[in-house]
Amino acid sequence: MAEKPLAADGLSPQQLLDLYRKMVIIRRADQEALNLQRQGELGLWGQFLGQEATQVGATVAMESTDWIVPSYREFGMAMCRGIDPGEMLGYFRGLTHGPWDPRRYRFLPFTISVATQVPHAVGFAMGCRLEGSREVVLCVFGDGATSEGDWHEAMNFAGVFQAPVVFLCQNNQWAISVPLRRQTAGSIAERAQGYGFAGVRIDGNDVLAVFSAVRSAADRARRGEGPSLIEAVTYRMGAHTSADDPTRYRLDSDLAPWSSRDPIETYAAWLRSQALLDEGQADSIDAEAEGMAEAMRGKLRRLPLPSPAASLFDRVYHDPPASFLKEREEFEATLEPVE
Ligand SMILES: Cc1ncc(C[n+]2csc(CCOP(=O)(O)OP(=O)(O)O)c2C)c(N)n1
Repeated sequence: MAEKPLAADGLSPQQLLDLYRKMVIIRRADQEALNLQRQGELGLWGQFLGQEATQVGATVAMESTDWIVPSYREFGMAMCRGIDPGEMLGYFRGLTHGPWDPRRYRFLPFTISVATQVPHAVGFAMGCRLEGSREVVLCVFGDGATSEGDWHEAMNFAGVFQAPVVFLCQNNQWAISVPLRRQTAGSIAERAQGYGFAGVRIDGNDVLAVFSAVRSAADRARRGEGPSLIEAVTYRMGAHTSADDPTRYRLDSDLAPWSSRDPIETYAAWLRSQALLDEGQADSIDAEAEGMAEAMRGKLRRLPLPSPAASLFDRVYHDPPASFLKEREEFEATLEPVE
């Protein structure tokens, strides 16, 4: 068992157990989604295996009124925000661009273009402040994203204008097949200093460390003390996506040290050592995860096909001109009925 504890930050036994429960459930969803992709039900899947502690710890540390601006790998965070995983899979099946209402869940759409969400998050945080709200924005990205111009511009802007934003880098050590050392000289966390705010590197496989760092950074931002950068060091245990074969560029021996630092197993061992988790509770959480996976599968298979005309025309104009409506009619006339 990894030596743990860290202060549990005043979390109750129930809350400590719930961190474990959430990690188990999102891991089960991740595995199920990969299975569904392999069965031809999804176009693509990007696993987050190994990154559960960062995703759960960070989401739980934010207030429910705060905003989360994700990249594409934060399915687990979205689940922690209460978004239905079966509905979300519609995105990976190619049925929709946006399966949830970002305002309702305070969780913005997944962003595939690397780092483009970072300036958006800063602008959003500035907007929250201009409206006089106490909301904070959690902006999430990978280590590869920190090489992008967008990332640096956003960091600079946030530092100059003291935007209420927490930057969370899930440093999973890979940008597809490019290892961290091949594109990042120096430390990601220390870059924050150059932009005039604090940066910290933490163990991203330790759910309590993540919770603690994100909660402190969010509190500072809420008090008007500006942005922070958190580099959560973790490891991408799976492939980049289901379209990738990591055995072409990564050795089994690279994975081995991280397998023994599995975020769920180490946390479970600590919970047991504190008498906060027993076999009965672990079994019932596993059963809950199984039920979630079954419901997710069922929901995905029942998702309706999108209407081609609606997906092309519905969101173009608020008040569509007559010529546009005519074009739609002509397009609809060309469609053959779906069996
Ligand atoms: C602007 C842009 N450039 C390139 C790509 C292709 N691409 C997709 S994911 C990825 C790597 C991103 O790595 P990282 O930021 O570390 O996130 P991770 O996938 O490890 O979570 C790249 C280069 C892209 N989606 N967007």
